[in-house]
Amino acid sequence: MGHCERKVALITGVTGQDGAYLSELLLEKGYEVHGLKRRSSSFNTGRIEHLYQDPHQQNVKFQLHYGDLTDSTNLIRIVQEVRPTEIYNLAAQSHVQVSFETPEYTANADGIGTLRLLEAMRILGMEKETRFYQASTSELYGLVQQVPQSERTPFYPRSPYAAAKLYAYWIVVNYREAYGMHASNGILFNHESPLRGETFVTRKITRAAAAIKLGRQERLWLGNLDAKRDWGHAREYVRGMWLMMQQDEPDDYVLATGETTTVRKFVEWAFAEVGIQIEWRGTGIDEKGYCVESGKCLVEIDPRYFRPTEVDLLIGDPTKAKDKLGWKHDTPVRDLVSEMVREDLIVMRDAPIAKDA
Ligand code: NDP
Ligand code: GDR
Repeated sequence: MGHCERKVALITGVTGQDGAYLSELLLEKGYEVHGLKRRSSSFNTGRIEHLYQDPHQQNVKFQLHYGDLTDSTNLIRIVQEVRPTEIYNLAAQSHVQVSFETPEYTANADGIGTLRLLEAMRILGMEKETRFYQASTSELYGLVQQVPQSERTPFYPRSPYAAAKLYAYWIVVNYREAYGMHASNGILFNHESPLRGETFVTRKITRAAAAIKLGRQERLWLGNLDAKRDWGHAREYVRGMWLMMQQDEPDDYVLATGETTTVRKFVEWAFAEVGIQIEWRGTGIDEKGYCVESGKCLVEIDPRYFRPTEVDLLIGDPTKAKDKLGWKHDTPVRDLVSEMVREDLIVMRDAPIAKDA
């Protein structure tokens, strides 16, 4: 399947959840891995610390470069220096709710940022030698048109994030058709792990379950408990990204588990994992959805976490990825919850006390 003797990957978003797992995978496969890292006033490399290699040594296989998807000249220079055989564009302002607060920045980074990278490849004459992966998303489906959602389901974005990713999706398709580029969209449904960002709902819940169990937090505030998501394990999804890049022909693929779970159920499982049985008192979103243990309220609804427009139901059909890539997921959502809670119990033992976080 290999397309090139040189195996050099450039990963944007290398410091994020998927960037960390993908770096591990590609290093295992013998790639030289280059990552784009943002300048930050505090350390942002926690997820990839274990992969760090001293740049003063010989034969370094993992290197970071300062950069930003909003900076064209920076991207052109890095692509020129690295001459990657595969570019994985994972960088994004990836939080749906935050995109309502920062819509212009989100469009710039997530939408135009993708264009900047594609143009960098064209300007440098690399459009035929370098393959391109775009981190597209199930958020594109937005308002439910049909279920399960597949590569043929129409899009209806419901957030500035999804609208920006819609542009990115189509510019990738257009550059593939216009310039013959090997550019593919992975339409990935939610995927989680112990490395998941702390403000996404799964990690927020598993951290809180651990912290409450350890007496380090009193209460968990959440928004819409009835949203349904198709949650898989991030480690398995980055393998799907790599598989897409090894195909002779570029294409677009859904990666999903085919099962959907409510946020409410995720909460119940996470707390059960630390021995706390949740009993919901309220059911509607107007009532406060208390849960109790010995009469104590542990989970409460805060309308601040409701989104102006919500995506109610995601459930993906990964048949194409299974048939054409031989990809499948292995971790059922219940096991994912267990793993995340287990890891957060370890993290939380040493964490500072967070009150009502
Ligand atoms: P994360 O939020 O964990 O990581 C995002 C990465 O992008 C971080 O490395 C971040 O840097 C970087 N980044 C953000 N803005 C910029 C910018 N302007 N320039 C350069 N880098 C930037 O996301 P995930 O790893 O979960 O997701 C990876 C990609 O896949 C994203 O594009 C996301 O939208 C998409 N996606 C994710 C899904 C999921 O369920 N996880 C599902 C479908 C799609 P820093 O660390 O400094 O913040
Ligand atoms: P999502 O993930 O929007 O699907 O985007 P998130 O975990 O943020 O939300 C999932 C669902 O949970 C509901 N929810 C809450 N969400 C958060 N963050 N915080 C809360 O307190 C809360 N309470 C309820 C949300 O309303 C929503 O319905 C993720 C990101 O990784 C995107 O980058 C990616 O494209 C999609 O997954 C697929």
